[in-house]
Amino acid sequence: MDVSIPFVERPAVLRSGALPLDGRECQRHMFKFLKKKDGGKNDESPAQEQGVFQRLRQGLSKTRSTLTGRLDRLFLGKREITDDLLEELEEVLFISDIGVATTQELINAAKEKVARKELNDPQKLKSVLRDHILSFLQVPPVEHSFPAPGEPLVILVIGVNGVGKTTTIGKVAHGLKSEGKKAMLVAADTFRAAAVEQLVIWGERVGAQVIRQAQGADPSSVVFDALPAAISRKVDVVLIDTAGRLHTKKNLMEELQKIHRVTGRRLPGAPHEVWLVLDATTGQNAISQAEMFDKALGVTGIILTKLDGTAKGGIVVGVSHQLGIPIRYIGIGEKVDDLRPFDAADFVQAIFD
Ligand SMILES: Nc1nc2c(ncn2[C@@H]2O[C@H](COP(=O)(O)OP(=O)(O)O)[C@@H](O)[C@H]2O)c(=O)[nH]1
Ligand SMILES: [Mg+2]
Repeated sequence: MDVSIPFVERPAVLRSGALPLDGRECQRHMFKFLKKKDGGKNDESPAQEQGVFQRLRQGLSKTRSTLTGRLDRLFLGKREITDDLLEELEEVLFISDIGVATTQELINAAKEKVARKELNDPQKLKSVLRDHILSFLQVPPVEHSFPAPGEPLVILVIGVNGVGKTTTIGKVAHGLKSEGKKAMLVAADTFRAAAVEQLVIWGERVGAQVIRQAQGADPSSVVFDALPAAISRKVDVVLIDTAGRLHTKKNLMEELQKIHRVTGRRLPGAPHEVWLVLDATTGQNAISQAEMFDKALGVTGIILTKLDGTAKGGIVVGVSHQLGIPIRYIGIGEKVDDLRPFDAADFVQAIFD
């Protein structure tokens, strides 16, 4: 991946907070699926809610058994919190990919409590950790623009190759469809024929229209054509799929910035959101990727995929705390309903309890 990234300022609307309130209000009543508690989770019966939570717990089982399993073994039979215990704790957190800086903060917080004699029971240390981790996961939303009434919400989906962009778009489109919303998928990853095909297959599967051009077309021109079509067809949400690697010498970030600019020219205020997809199995590398993409494009939300495939789900904590960009969804499998809106309390409960 190219690493030279020209810095771009976030669009003015992101900094001023001067959001068109009508647009925001309009969105508040739409897109339940795009919200924290998705798919009308609040409308679900306790049994259904339990099932959803069990699915999350199962998806995170590798992380749970590693992190909580190690913590329990560490605290077993210990009567007081010693320096040795804290050192071992540091190791457990580090192994779970919580990250050096975040681990250090957690350990320091525990040390302070011990020094102030507010804490000396190892069993309580676990709940102190749990509370701290929860606070690290509660990241306020990044301000972004909203569509005017009658206009589609446009989401630019970015990330390196293979992280799960196309799959996530398919899953999101499925969620929107199940709420009776009209989604349009835009195949702006024109560099591989297979990439376009993959999006077309998802479109057919979830019943969403796909806008495509021939392989090798200018990705910006696909977006240029798609937006007027989305407006005239009264689409609710436009999801733009992009490449994560270019076969030419072109700089990926420059290409994505061009797509961003063209989108805004075609529909002022768009893209309203920029979602960065990160693969949880890549560990700390995900954090440096996020820093690069955010600098170049101004990320409004993160989607962390493949949490089902890793014992290092602690990356969720590092990503939230170090980047300060909210995690919107987590991927816990390859199936269409394996995308969960990220909820800090549910996540902590699924890992610790
Ligand atoms: N286990 C698992 N696999 C995933 C998840 N999300 C995506 N994948 C898989 O990751 C691979 C790459 O996904 P793709 O959407 O093509 O990535 P893209 O290059 O970013 O568009 C595919 O095999 C997906 O099925 C997830 O949450 N869990
Ligand atoms: Mg793709």
